[in-house]
Amino acid sequence: MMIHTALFRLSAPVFVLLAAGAAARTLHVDPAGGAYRTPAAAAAEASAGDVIELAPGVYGSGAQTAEDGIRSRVRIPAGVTLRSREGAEVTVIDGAREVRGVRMMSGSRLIGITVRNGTASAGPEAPVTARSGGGVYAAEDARILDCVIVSNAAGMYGGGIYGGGIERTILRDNHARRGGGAAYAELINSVLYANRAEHFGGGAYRCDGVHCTVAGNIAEFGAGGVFEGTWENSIVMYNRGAHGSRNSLWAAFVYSCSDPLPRGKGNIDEAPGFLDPAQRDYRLIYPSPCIDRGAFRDRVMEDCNGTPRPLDGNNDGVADHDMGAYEYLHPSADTDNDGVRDRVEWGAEQ
Ligand SMILES: [Ca+2]
Ligand SMILES: [Ca+2]
Repeated sequence: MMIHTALFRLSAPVFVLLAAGAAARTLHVDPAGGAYRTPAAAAAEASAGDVIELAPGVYGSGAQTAEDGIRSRVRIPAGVTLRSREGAEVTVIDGAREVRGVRMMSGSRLIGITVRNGTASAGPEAPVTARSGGGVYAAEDARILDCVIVSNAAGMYGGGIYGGGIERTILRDNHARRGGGAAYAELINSVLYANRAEHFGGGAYRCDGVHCTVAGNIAEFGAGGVFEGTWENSIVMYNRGAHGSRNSLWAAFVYSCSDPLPRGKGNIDEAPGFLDPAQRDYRLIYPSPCIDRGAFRDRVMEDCNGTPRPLDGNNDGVADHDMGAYEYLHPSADTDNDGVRDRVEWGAEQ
């Protein structure tokens, strides 16, 4: 009876998959000679539950046409995961400024991949989807994890990413009319810098964020950092926008750091204390006012690097979440009282 109970608790798509006897497969892609040479070739044969795994390399050939008529380097079918074997540093999907990087259908996932030089810039007569999401255009329930989204462009919304849920991802040097980094997405533990919008939202346009760092973005019209959305446990600082809205316009903030001081609970407007912003290193230095000043979020128990949250960043015996994408490791703190200091336990010191 226990087995029946467990089965009935499974979500509908998983149950159908099991009932049909379908086995999830892993499709290996390797430019030097795997079963598939391009992500597109593997994606064309993948179905829900399958995993497409990329060997290290730069994937700059092959393309698929998506429903909106524009081509992407790869279109991930519904329910399929596209992931790298060895991480985003060594695994790149390159749009070569000719095609969009990745189109993601419902329930698909993109894990540990760099997406660069994608473009979605069809003419003004084309549907808005064909002009949005230069790096990635994602269904609302698609998930992007541990990726780097760099130097992509869109004619309308979301130069880096349009849509989806984004976690532990760096978005930098992307460009769009609205939402240089991202548009209409949910962001967690992600860093957005050096993105640019011609109009509103240099970093993000109509996104919500938790534990994000948004800095050094530009909007030529307004809202250099973020336009609209709700930002929690986040840092939105040092962005540039015209018309008196450097960091944000019509956005809501809770337990966040921005300037001018936003209305709302727990917000601060002090200098966040970045480690080396000139070198785009937005980790916190002691005594940053963002350390141990965020609110508890039970959905977010790690940071952008996978370091656990919350840690006791000011060594006062109480562990609280930090604002921004990175949790600070205090040199003397031992948050879990096991005799091993946090810095040693989480790899910042030998
Ligand atoms: Ca902390
Ligand atoms: Ca410890």
